[in-house]
Amino acid sequence: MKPDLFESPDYYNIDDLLTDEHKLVRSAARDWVKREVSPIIEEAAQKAEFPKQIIGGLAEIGAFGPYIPEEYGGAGLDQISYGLIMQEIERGDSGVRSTASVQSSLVMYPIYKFGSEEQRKKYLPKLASGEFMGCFGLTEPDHGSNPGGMVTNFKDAGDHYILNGAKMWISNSPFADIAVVWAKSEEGRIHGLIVERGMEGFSTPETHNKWSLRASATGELIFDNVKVPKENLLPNKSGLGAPLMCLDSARFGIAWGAIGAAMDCYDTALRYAKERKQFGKPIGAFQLQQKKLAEMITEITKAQLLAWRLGNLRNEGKATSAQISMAKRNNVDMALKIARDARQILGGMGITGEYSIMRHMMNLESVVTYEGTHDIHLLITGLDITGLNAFK
Ligand code: TGC
Ligand code: FAD
Repeated sequence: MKPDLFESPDYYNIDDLLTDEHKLVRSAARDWVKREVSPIIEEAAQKAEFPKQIIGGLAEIGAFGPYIPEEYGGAGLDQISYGLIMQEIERGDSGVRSTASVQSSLVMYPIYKFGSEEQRKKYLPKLASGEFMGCFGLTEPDHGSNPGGMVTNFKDAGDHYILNGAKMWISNSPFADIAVVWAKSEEGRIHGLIVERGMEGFSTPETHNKWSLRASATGELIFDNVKVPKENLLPNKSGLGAPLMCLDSARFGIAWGAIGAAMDCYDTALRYAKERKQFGKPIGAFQLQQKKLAEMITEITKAQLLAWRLGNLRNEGKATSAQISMAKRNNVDMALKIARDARQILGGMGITGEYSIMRHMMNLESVVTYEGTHDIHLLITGLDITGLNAFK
């Protein structure tokens, strides 16, 4: 792969809206991605292997629990810092950002928000340092967009629960030490349970043959009469709203992360367009290529402003789930379109692993589907503005 020459676009001086702390956090993440991710990521994706050696570095830049309080090992940062870290990591690779999103928003967040004090102390510091890795089991073979229909269930068996069922498409599952699993009680109410690797009847087969997110490990979670201690149930919230609150946090991170992937594609295409000559001049001098590049920077700038405003609303505790849906949907779609146009600007070179664009493009095909598909987020906006529910 070519050396990482990335220069971050900031067409509307959005840096002026950031604090010194935001810029420090971002620059630590940016430098780390250039140093530790860019040199190894293409090979990891080609081999379809999650590069486990970067776990320690992710923890050091605060990517595991950026907004979790320091007393539990988190970085105690605000939502914009969290977003900027996700942006920089996804600038490197969406699969690496997936690992960080899952650990922070889908494992640490529910334990922090819905867990007991004992659960927080037992798991959060180890998750923040990367000593423990986690995964989040919501999706099932027959229940993806409609998680409320899940059939994974647990029964009271005296001093423990018995958990049965299966989850699929679970990021980090093949190597996770713990899984936050959503399952129905005998009363049909959804609860979160912490399932630990090694519990009898619990297995995590890997999903192979993905053309997308190849540097992220994906797998299943199978529960065959797993005995889960009662103290592993998250006590402080039940119902579908609990996992959906986790998704709000992860979707917010994705809205920022997608900007990173888009920026990398734009920056690569801009540089290439200025260097590559055809018909005696740089291809960037042709109007057709300028149109693509000009539209890219316009869309990136709009997405940056959307994310920044959403970050402030999250900091103030005012962001609605529907606002988060709009940003996730818009920004991922923007990134996917930019990746496709950027790939064309590179001509044949665009399909090779010499450049990051094709990898981003393939990764984004997962990002547009997971954490709520493009369609589902549109319907969430539709419901919000009309008051009419297309899901029921
Ligand atoms: P609905 O009846 O609307 O709601 C059920 C209950 O939940 C409440 N609620 C929320 N609470 C908190 N935050 C939110 N965002 C909430 N949205 C809804 C709601 O008020 C209600 O509460 P109550 O007390 O009345 O029971 O639910 P529904 O069954 O109609 O479904 C709604 C829908 C379709 C929007 C939702 O289920 C959905 O978002 N579907 C998409 C599924 C999804 O996003 N799955 C993601 C799996 S995890 C993943 O993909 C990780 S990838 C990670 C990576 O690698 O980065
Ligand atoms: P379906 O729900 O079957 O949808 C298929 C199509 O139908 C989509 O186009 C969808 O938009 C459309 N559709 C569905 N319902 C409607 C409707 N009401 N109106 C209009 N169109 C509709 N899940 C986890 O729990 N944890 C994870 O860590 C995780 N990681 C993932 C990693 C990867 C790489 C991938 C690909 C997925 C991951 N997922 C994870 C699962 C992901 O959240 C689901 O794939 C996603 O929610 C969609 O579910 P589905 O694949 O079952 O598609």
